[in-house]
Amino acid sequence: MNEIYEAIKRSAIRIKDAIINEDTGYSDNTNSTGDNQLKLDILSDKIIEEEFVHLTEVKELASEEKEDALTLHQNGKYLIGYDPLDGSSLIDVNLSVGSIFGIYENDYSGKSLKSAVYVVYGPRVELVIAGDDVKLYRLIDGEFKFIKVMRLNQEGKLNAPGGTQQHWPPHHKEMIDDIFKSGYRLRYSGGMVPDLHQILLKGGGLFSYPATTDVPNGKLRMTFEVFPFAFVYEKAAGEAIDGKKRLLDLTPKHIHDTTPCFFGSLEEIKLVKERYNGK
Ligand code: P6P
Repeated sequence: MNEIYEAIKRSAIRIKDAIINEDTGYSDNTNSTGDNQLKLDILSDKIIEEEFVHLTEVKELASEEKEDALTLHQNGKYLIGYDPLDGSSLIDVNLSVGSIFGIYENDYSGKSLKSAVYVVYGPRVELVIAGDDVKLYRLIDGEFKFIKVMRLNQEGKLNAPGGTQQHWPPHHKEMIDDIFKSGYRLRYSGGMVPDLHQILLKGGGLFSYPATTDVPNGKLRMTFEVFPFAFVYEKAAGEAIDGKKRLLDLTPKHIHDTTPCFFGSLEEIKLVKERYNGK
């Protein structure tokens, strides 16, 4: 597993440099989920492939930016599901973006996830590795230095409500309004990685991207985004559900499948379960 973490660190440093120096324009392509691909999306994906291609313990790479998984080494132990540059459209407005990696064995189901890593490209470059616990590293003088173990409080103060509000189901809107009425602060940039990282760093709260009338299966992808962060939040003493079921108990039919998702401290997820019960 350490070879994989080192490949992710090398990729992160190269992607950070690409974000600063390369063209942020759109390519002529769209990805499997129909997103217009930025040149940086494609370049970041290429960087990751280059850094992983010689790792014999990696059997497959499944990228959000490619339709099908790429076989690297037939006898490899691990499958890597990743989003090379999540929220890349935010680079144009100079907001933080990220890379997300799920390290799976055998298949891309939530129960097969063995570790998760994400990188935040912001004022500082930070990398989080979730194994038995959740460790925060920061890029200092060209190297990722260990900073601390991250853990969620039982209850937090931040609310990150995703999705188009006019398409929220009534019970979801009522829940989000009630959370704000109880004093939570709005923290939502439109970038999943910095939004979830902030809740972890500030001790807790709720990030939600529900089923809506315009995206009835949710927007966020199980394999590349949702399962890795569900793993991180559970290892940080939080919970991650689809409104009813534990996210890591789900199995996608296809690697690009999406799901509604809620990540948070225990008290906030308890509220979601109550409000979504029977809906
Ligand atoms: P919305 C970015 O495009 C992304 O995939 C996630 O990073 C983010 O959480 C979500 O979409 C934002 O979606 O519909 O709230 O703009």
